[in-house]
Amino acid sequence: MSAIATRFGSWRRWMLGLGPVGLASLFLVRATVPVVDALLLSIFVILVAGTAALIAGWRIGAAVVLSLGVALFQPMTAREFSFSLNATDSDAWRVWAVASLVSLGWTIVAAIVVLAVGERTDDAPPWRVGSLVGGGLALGVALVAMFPALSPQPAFGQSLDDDAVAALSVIEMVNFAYDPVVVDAGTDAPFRARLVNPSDVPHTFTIEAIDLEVYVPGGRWAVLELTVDDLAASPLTVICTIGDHLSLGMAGVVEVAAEIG
Ligand SMILES: [Cu+2]
Repeated sequence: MSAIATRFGSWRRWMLGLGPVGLASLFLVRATVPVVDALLLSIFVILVAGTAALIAGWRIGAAVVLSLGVALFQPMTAREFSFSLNATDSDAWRVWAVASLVSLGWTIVAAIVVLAVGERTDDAPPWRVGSLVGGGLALGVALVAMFPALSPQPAFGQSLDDDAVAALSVIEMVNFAYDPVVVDAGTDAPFRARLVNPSDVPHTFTIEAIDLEVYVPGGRWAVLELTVDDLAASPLTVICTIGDHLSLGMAGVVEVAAEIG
């Protein structure tokens, strides 16, 4: 009992462990909002177990946490972080993304330290623990700058206020179709619409002819913007590039009803 109390009682372990604890907490938010995701919840459980083992100074826990942390760089996740950092739909998700990536930086440094020195973490002088935490935070800030570059997202609608956004027409992205399937872009350019994804999986609104792709995670929305030049290529074929969504019928068209003056 006292051995376990000592193992989890060291302030040094907790200074390193706060990164993974924060990451696990933020991961739990994403696993339950906007929809409960069983896969993410099971990863959360592994993350918590790994974090407990890391705080105890066990290398296996550090390896587990590090592996899960590195997995956040996979393309789909990187896209979601980038989307949230760029979000027009919710300031709360932007804060979540920044906090998650700062925790991730802290987590990576903590896991590498425990992997390198294991239980000897307790022997580290306080200044070294402080500098490691500082290094983790700095890595986190660098990740906040890096993810938008890893997965660039269009910055449509950033200048619109809430009233302007509310006035936009809506194109829904459901499993697995666009509604409406034929979008009339009218004659006013640029054409703007709100791409709303009420489903539980991400979708894209992709027009290969003009090299445009708007990614929208499940439960989120984004603004679509098409310029006069874009619309000149009308009718524009729209597809979803996620998984097999196109073969399941997720395609549509944007067309201009009349000549643009
Ligand atoms: Cu899709």
